[in-house]
Amino acid sequence: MREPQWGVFGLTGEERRAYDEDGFFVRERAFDAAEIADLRDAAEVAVARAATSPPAADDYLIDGNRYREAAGSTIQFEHRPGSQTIRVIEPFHHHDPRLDRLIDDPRLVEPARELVGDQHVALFTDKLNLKRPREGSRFRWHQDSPYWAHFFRELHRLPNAMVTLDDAHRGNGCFRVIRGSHRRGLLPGLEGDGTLGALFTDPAYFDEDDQVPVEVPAGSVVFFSPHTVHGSQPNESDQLRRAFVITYQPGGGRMFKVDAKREAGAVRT
Ligand SMILES: O=C(O)CCC(=O)C(=O)O
Repeated sequence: MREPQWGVFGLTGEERRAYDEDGFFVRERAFDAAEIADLRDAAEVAVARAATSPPAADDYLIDGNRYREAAGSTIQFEHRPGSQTIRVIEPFHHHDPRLDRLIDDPRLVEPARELVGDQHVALFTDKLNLKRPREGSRFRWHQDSPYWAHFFRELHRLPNAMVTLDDAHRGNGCFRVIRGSHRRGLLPGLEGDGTLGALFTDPAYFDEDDQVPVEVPAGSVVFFSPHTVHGSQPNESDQLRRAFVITYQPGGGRMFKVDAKREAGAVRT
């Protein structure tokens, strides 16, 4: 049963329970094969633009990993020294009109409204995560909320929607969540070199045995809490593993990283 005020894509009772208790839920094949083919094409347009646009400044290193500001995005490169392979583009939506339209898609916006608890939502940030065959590196266990804590107070009102562009499985480094880890809110991070300033969650505060590998077909959406501990393993396969991660916030808010506001979806009255 869905609550009618959130629209046809609002949460079912079971999805509400899963988000509240487990910290995530999945909608398999929310986007069909033709839509995903188009979004994959748009994603690669974004990669090509990011790779060829003039950098706004010199590349910089954070904990030995290389970053670049170009074409209105922060670009993160793969960790292998000297790699030119792009790992993350944040934000990505401005690189192609199809990506911009995705931000407003009711299959993302209606559940987001309900998770934010506001009829008006805005974009907080959006990332294109690319795990190329045999090179895509792991994402260490972390919560997103500590990255955003200096910027936004009501951290629980920043739900994520991950849209998978390829079939995701253990072999190509599918997304993984620690079930229920969001319930304790912000958790302490690991201290020391290579920890991005304590942004990787201290494993003393969660149990790796509670991890769920989210193996899903292309076109699926994983909604997860900003407090959910998550990560993924390297892509050791010959297959691509690409995904968009879109984060919404209450309407009227400023975007993270970008000095702009971007409302999402038609405003309801
Ligand atoms: O793409 C992945 O596997 C991990 C994504 C992630 O951790 C993030 O975007 O915060």
